[in-house]
Amino acid sequence: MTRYSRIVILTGAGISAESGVDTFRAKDGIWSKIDYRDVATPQGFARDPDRVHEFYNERRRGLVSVSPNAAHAALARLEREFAGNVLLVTQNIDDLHERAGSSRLIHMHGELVRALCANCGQRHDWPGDMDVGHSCPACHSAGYLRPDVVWFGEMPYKMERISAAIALCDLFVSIGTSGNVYPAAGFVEEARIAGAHTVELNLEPSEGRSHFAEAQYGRATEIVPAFVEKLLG
Ligand code: BV8
Repeated sequence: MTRYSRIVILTGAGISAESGVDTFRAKDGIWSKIDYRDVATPQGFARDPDRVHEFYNERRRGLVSVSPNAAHAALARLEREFAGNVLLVTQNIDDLHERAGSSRLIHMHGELVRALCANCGQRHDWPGDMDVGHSCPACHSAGYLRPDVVWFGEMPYKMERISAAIALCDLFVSIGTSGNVYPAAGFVEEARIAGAHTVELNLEPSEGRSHFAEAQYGRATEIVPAFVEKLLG
């Protein structure tokens, strides 16, 4: 029987890699092909909205041909079967955690399949392409719709809820993230201060490796199900 009662899990692009979703900082990753300042900043969007829409349209179209993998499924199983409290915080904007069955889930960097109106602030489900000609279904203004995604320099979502959960957790698990992007990369320190046991599950040591009490390296589809099995054991 596990000795933990409140678990916070942080995931990054690496948990979706084996589903065929590109990661960011691998040698052939997304940021090796395009400068993040052109497509993942408000300034880039203001400069060339068509280019930004195309960048996200391509990634959104790609969602229909990928499926959740065993690591996503293992985290959904943990939420279903764990007697205590589990909160899943993802940096990913894909919908693979939901499609695997996770529901206690926070997309701190937003969601590819949602739209945000910069005029009225309303959010809408948006599974298809988006372009500057689209009007907001709520305020009907054109030219203000953007992907509901947190760009560099913007405040990630639900930070108070995330920090409150980390302050109370007794286990913090980071999965498939390089630990490059803040404030997500700082969560492990918050967890250590809260007295939680901290674990990194990744393909290779991340930038934040030295902050974790425990680390297991390997492919997420192998090490995450095994880790969950042990937790539920
Ligand atoms: C903000 C959405 C402030 C868009 C993204 C200190 C404190 C606070 C901020 C900063 C700071 N220092 C610098 C900053 C600014 C900046 C930042 O962190 N810059 C970095 C580059 C230095 N942070 C921000 O701008 C953030 N906002 O701070 O706001 C503020 C304050 C007040 C008021 C207003 C604002 C916002 C950051 C969010 C940006 N948006 N994404 C999109 O997706 O298009 S970031 C982007 O990087 C994605 O979200 C991605 O998830 C995230 C992190 O990348 P990873 O997920 O880790 O992916 P990566 O490829 O790097 O790594 C994959 C890992 O998986 C690897 O380790 C690999 O080994 C592993 N792996 C691969 N295959 C497998 C595997 N593991 C297991 N199995 C496998 N098969």
